[in-house]
Amino acid sequence: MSFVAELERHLGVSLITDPDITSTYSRDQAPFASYSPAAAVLLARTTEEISKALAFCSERKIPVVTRGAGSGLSGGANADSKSLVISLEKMNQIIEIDSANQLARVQAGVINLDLDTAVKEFGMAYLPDPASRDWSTLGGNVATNAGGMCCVKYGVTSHHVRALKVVLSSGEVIEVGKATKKFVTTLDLMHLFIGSEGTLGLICEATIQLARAPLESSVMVLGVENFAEIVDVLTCFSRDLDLSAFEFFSQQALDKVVSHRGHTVPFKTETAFYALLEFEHSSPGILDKAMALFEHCVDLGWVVDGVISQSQSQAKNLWKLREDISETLWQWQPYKNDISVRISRMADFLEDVDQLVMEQYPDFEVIWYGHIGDGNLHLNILKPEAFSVDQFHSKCVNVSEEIGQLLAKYEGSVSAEHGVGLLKKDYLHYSRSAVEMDMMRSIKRAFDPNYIMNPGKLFD
Ligand code: S2G
Ligand code: ZN
Repeated sequence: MSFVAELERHLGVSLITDPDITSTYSRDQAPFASYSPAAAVLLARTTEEISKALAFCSERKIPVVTRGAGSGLSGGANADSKSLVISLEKMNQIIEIDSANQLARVQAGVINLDLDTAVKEFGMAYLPDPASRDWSTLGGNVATNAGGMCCVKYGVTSHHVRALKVVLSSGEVIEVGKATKKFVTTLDLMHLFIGSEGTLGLICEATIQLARAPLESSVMVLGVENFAEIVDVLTCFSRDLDLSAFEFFSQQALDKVVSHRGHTVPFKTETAFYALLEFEHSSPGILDKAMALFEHCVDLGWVVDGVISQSQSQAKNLWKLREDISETLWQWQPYKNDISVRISRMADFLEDVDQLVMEQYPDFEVIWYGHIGDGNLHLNILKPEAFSVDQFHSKCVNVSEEIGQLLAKYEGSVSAEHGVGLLKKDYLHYSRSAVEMDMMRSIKRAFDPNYIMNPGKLFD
């Protein structure tokens, strides 16, 4: 607490120091990730204020944790009693919307969905759609390179960022990237900050790439018995349709959502898995093409049953079967793995993981869902009633080691879209080489020589 009074005088503002309040700014949504109430919280209002605060903290080697909305799932925004948390919640202005160039300049605290809503009137959209989009900030989305449901067509956050204003730990303010699409001028520093989870600098503004608003679309949910055949269905549909999304979820996931959210099943037949796909009405006859593909997949025995939305409200209801899974599972304090493997290897990988869990953790209920179109699987292990949180967590840590070894075998990633933060740090070596890690440490030293920016996260 000693630095607090001096920093308040230095900035001319009051900091939040009440632990009951600072504790709510000291963690994100990650289950099982450690944290303790930060020494103080600065509700930053300007870049200049952030610059002064970082220079102050750098001189005194005070750890700084940047916070958007705290929607992260890996503990990347978790703080401790020595830290200053700098919250961007007050820096939430859309500075400029440039329709001619399909760009927006925003402060980091702007909520993802607020930008999308604001640009709709110009016939544009902000496309990256993480599940948390109605409350996560664009600064946080950029810092974690957030994914979402439509990445199969529109890519992840990094594909929609043109430039960033970043405050370095020295207090220097830099603008990396450019509003122009082309500016080949040596190293691309901007992409270093995207996904760096606040470890290289503090993102306070972004120039965001917008797009033409998507056309009206249809949603199909298809019942599939065999996971490998979901991949066949994906290959078949994506060859002929420009899919906006290709998601999947298991029967267990559907059971939870139907019984706890009151949604209705998409059709009577129960199948082991369900594929949810979406496509825009980009040409006449596209619905006939989709139906022909559906029949083809049925003829081949890949699809057992299916439904196609007949209205936008039905499309929304079908999406809820997938979108509501994550929130529904929270009551079982799930241990989450967010992994990615090449689509052609997914079926074998999933089989190996199922085998592993069945043999070694028979008490565990495993719920599979995710973004198959991106090769991204979400494996949620539900805490059995009989287990205490600590017992369950210590068992799950072993599962993650074994899943990490499988990912190394399948050349997959221990984190697909939820970032590394605290929770995935110990498994990073299954997906990144020792040489890469050394290079990352050199880059970290160059940007943050006093190691104040989100220390202990991602890598040491
Ligand atoms: C999803 C949402 C976050 C979670 O539903 O695709 O990324 O809880 C997830 O896994
Ligand atoms: Zn996801």
